[in-house]
Amino acid sequence: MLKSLVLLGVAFTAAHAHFSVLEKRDGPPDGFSRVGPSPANKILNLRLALAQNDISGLHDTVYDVSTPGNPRYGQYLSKEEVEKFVAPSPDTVTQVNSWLTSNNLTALPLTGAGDWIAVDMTVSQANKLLATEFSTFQNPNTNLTVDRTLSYSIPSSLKAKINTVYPTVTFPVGGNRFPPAVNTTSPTPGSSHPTTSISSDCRVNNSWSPPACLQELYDIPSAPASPAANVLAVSGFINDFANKRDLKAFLSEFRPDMNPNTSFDFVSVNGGINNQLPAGAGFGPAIEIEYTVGLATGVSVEFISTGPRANDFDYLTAFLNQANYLISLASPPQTVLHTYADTESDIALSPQIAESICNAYAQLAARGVSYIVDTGVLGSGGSPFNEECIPWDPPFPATCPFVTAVGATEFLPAETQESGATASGGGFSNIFERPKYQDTTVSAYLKAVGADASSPFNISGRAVPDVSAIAQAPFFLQGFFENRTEHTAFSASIFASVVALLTNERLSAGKHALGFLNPLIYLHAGAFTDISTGFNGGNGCSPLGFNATAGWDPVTGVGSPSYTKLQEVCTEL
Ligand SMILES: *[C@@H]1O[C@H](CO)[C@@H](O)[C@H](O)[C@H]1NC(C)=O
Ligand SMILES: *[C@@H]1O[C@H](CO)[C@@H](O)[C@H](O)[C@H]1NC(C)=O
Ligand SMILES: *[C@@H]1O[C@H](CO)[C@@H](O)[C@H](O)[C@H]1NC(C)=O
Ligand SMILES: *[C@@H]1O[C@H](CO)[C@@H](O)[C@H](O)[C@H]1NC(C)=O
Ligand SMILES: *[C@@H]1O[C@H](CO)[C@@H](O)[C@H](O)[C@H]1NC(C)=O
Ligand SMILES: *[C@@H]1O[C@H](CO)[C@@H](O)[C@H](O)[C@H]1NC(C)=O
Ligand SMILES: *[C@@H]1O[C@H](CO)[C@@H](O)[C@H](O)[C@H]1NC(C)=O
Ligand SMILES: CC(=O)N[C@H]1CO[C@H](CO)[C@@H](O)[C@@H]1O
Repeated sequence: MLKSLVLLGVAFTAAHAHFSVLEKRDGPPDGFSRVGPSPANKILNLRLALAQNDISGLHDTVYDVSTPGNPRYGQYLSKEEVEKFVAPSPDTVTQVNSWLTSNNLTALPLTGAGDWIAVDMTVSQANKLLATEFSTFQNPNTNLTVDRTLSYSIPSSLKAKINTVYPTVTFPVGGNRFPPAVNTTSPTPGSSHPTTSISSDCRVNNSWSPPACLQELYDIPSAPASPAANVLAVSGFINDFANKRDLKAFLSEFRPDMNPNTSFDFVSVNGGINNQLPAGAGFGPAIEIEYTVGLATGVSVEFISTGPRANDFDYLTAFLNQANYLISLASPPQTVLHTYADTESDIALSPQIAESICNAYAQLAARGVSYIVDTGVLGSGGSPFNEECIPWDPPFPATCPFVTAVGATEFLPAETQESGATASGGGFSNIFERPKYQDTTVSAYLKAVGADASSPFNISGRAVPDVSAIAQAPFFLQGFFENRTEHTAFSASIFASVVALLTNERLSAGKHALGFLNPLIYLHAGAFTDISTGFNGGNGCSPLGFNATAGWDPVTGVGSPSYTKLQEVCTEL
């Protein structure tokens, strides 16, 4: 065996001329400029995504087990069954390993299936391995310094065996994950209790913060869910923590009918911690925890902190680490909430890394997990932080077809019906094709607005959002401070609570969890309240945007949930 590896190694050395470019980009993304070559001895922690055995078979299976009426509906796969689809072929493993061995490198598997492997190497080793030159790039706006390349190659014989090497051509977001949302009021120091500006009338000043208002708006039950082995997991990435004291103060004020000591379980992934100092309380986790524990009454909530902060704001690695942790569990949580969104072009996503992350979410879908993400607050897109305005830029990971994307609604003064919010992230992916489950619905929208191949947005792409919910909650406690904002993190938290409560009802009746929701959502759009007013232009860099229309639209999806109507649908499944 050793001998054959050595021989193959020789073959690879000899074949150095036959390299093919695997990924490239024209230049560094907006904001980054090249400082110089990366130091030769600096260690790079690279990871490789290997070609999976049968990824289209996995995708087909996800649709079968997630589509009501399909004979396989609800027959979710085990961890081992999923691994069979995503494991690389023995030939791929052998060839990739001998290539690495011939370069004096060793790989460690990152997943049970072995489709992701980690290889640490120096910059000079990486430059040789990938026939490239890693450079140091800096973003003067954020002072972020990263080692990346604009193009890299692998031996041509391995081109069909390696999907991507990461991080290489994808640059990290410069802290733009949570662009300052519209109309934020400065926090009031010292107080851990809301002021009297929260109205008792939910519609006055859009004071939807009290869970009682949200329960009334969407018919969400307030009685505790029956005991069931049901978990709603809330995501925190890269040192963004969920504060217990904030939650307790929130419950004391707004859920007098609940025990204010109701809390959440903590799960650490990759050394993630849950620092309880006020300064550690994260924006996303504050909203997520307060509007899940405070709304999904009686459901077990778990906070997953994926860390640690890498040497750059590398959220994509954190997303992968979290997904791979969930995939590794024999019984993953039934519902997962994730409120970290940015646009496809703002994070300079390569299609390969986007697809690799999305395929991790497909594995969770096959396991019966409802993965719920928000669509961010940039409306039709276009980061206001970049010099170059890229309009019609949809949010990732929302555009992955295996997650459920939640957009934002609001009540305008004197309105009696929700409208699509200006902030509501939505549009058409430039990476993922439109999946079958939304074909009829989205085609009808495109036809109604007269969109065609000459439209400035990508009519063939996966369209988001799928659903929406009110974003004007807007009160929350963060680090013992009051904070207010309008954000899709509220919308997604509210929707995840609805899903967790419906799942709980099914599990306690001995039925299977709802799993990947989108086929059900588009088959039962009538269980949602259609929202036909609103416009999502102007919150990003571009004034152009989509209009909410009758039926599905790229501002509000199929609409906001009606718990009672969804309950009827779920009882009959
Ligand atoms: C691998 O390591 C050996 C021993 O240190 C060295 O002689 C050889 O040149 C190295 N090969 C490569 C491809 O770096
Ligand atoms: C970047 O570093 C410079 C020099 O240390 C400092 O003056 C500036 O405030 C930093 N900018 C940011 C956004 O941190
Ligand atoms: C409050 O929310 C805003 C976003 O709306 C965020 O930038 C800020 O960090 C939050 N926290 C505090 C303590 O202001
Ligand atoms: C509504 O907002 C206005 C302006 O901020 C404020 O003066 C008024 O007191 C608020 N009303 C209620 C009932 O909270
Ligand atoms: C909440 O916890 C505190 C401290 O452990 C305890 O004193 C209090 O009685 C608890 N409250 C309820 C309602 O259980
Ligand atoms: C449009 O989306 C498809 C995926 O559906 C993608 O292959 C194509 O490159 C996109 N077009 C542009 C101009 O980005
Ligand atoms: C939104 O509505 C405006 C005004 O009717 C129209 O000009 C614009 O084209 C619409 N946007 C889209 C993307 O359909
Ligand atoms: C999007 C949004 O709600 N913007 C509002 C922010 O507040 C100003 C001043 O109150 C309003 O004029 C905007 O409409």
